[in-house]
Amino acid sequence: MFKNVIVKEPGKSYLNGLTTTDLGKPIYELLLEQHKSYVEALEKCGVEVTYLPPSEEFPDSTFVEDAAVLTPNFAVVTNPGAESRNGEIVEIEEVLKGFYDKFHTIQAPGTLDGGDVLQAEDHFYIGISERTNEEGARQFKEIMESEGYQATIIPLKEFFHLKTGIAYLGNNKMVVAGEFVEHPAFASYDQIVIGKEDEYSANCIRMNDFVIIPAGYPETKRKLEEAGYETIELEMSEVQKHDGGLSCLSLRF
Ligand code: CIR
Repeated sequence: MFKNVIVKEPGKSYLNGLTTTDLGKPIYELLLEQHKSYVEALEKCGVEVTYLPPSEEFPDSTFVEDAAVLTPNFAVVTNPGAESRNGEIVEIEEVLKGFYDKFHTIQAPGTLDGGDVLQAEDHFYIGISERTNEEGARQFKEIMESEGYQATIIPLKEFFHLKTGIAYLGNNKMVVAGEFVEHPAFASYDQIVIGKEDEYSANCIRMNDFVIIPAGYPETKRKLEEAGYETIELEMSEVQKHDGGLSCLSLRF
């Protein structure tokens, strides 16, 4: 069960944030509405929400997931791979001090974004991407193994972040898309396979009794409901325009 989430309101500078998509300029008012619905959905899932105010100096800082990886007993403060985002960790570490006594950190020249880390029970999967380099992944693996977890490094071929194309639902169930469908590292999981055209919806989040999915993917909704999950659908257009998905907008612990 998750008890807490940390979210951060997007600032107006979000419009100048990083993106690789050609989906157009985000509409700030709509983004705020979508973010509000996201927070309401999390509340419906029964978690306590810590709501951070916007930071205009960090346009991408609403994507709090990238600044830390959380476990029940300790936090790992990352070293985000995009220079414009690196300073985001200062605020997140401060906030996490209210919840954690034990911290690990990823040190330069290692870089790591939380979006490249997927936890499935006691196993962490770490993507090597444009943002997470080999040294960052190696450091993270070492930290997790020293804490008694298993860790596997997965070099990415196409996805932006590891969790862009994969989500763990619990009970050995994994939602997989694209390069992860045939990937040997995930072969032992019961897979819910997401087709190419629905790939964006592979970034969904299991939150206690619900799975939150992006709106507009009826096939994904059907597959999840057939597997016995109750879904909540959220409009994510303005987040998607800047390469973000559902998991990126919160730290869940
Ligand atoms: C970035 O490029 O860093 C942001 N525009 C998107 C980050 C998405 N985060 C995530 O997938 N964890």
